[in-house]
Amino acid sequence: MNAQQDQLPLSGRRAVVTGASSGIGRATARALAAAGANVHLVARRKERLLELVEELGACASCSAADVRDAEAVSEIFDGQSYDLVVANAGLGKGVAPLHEGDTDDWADMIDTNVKGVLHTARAALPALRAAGHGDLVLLGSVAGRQVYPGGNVYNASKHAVRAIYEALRLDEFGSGIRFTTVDPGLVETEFSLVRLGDQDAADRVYDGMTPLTPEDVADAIRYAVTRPPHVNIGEIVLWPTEQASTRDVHRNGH
Ligand code: NDP
Ligand code: 8X3
Repeated sequence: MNAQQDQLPLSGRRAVVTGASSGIGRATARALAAAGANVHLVARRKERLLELVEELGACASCSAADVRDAEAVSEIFDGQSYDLVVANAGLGKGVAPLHEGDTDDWADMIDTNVKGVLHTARAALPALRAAGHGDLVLLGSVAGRQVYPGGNVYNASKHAVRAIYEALRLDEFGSGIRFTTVDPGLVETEFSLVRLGDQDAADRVYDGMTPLTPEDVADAIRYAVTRPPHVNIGEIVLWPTEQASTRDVHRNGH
């Protein structure tokens, strides 16, 4: 992308990316930093964050924090003037039908994907409101638009992200803040390993098809947050070309 296309430059902007230790969050942190933003990285695995801080240099810093912990998230934003927040931390756990679901997995998904996003938005909004501008990007999913067998609670959590995005638009109407939900289909990251707990099973999710890369999603986020201030890209749905719906994936030419 050249500077003319980036109509709201990222240089001078102060960003927070949650879930920056892997996948989409890590790619987004790299993309924002490469375009000139100062990026604060958040996730639980501190050693991964420190590696990324070292890679990105002076424009990066980090906090090891769990987004399920409201107080820990508040502390990250206390007294800071961030104007770009990507609430990306999230996970799937299991693909069991509802009646066989593990309630600990449910709590993990709901506490991270729903309450974690709420904690992040609540903590971020005072600074964004005070600035009178800024971006809050939420990582939803096509799973927040279409359900699929075994998706039950993960689907519910991502439908909740979409409801939170819509609620924020209404509650913050007139504040100058832009809200974006980014809803990808299959992206090859650590997501399936975390969800299925087995690398072979995780690899089969992407077998015989070309999934999105984390960089594809980061590029969409970078596009949204660099539009001119009067333009709010509200909803971005990205599918792999070989995925027609959450249930239809073209594999090995079939
Ligand atoms: P990854 O597993 O690669 O990355 C998930 C990130 O979230 C990690 O950095 C992880 O860090 C962080 N995270 C998880 N739980 C917590 C927590 N409690 N507190 C802080 N950070 C946490 O997966 P993706 O990059 O694919 O996932 C990113 C987002 O994109 C998620 O919200 C996911 O639902 C969504 N998504 C993914 C798709 C896919 O196909 N991969 C498609 C659509 C949406 P750590 O473990 O160090 O805390
Ligand atoms: C992750 C993508 O299709 O596995 O949100 O739900 S999917």
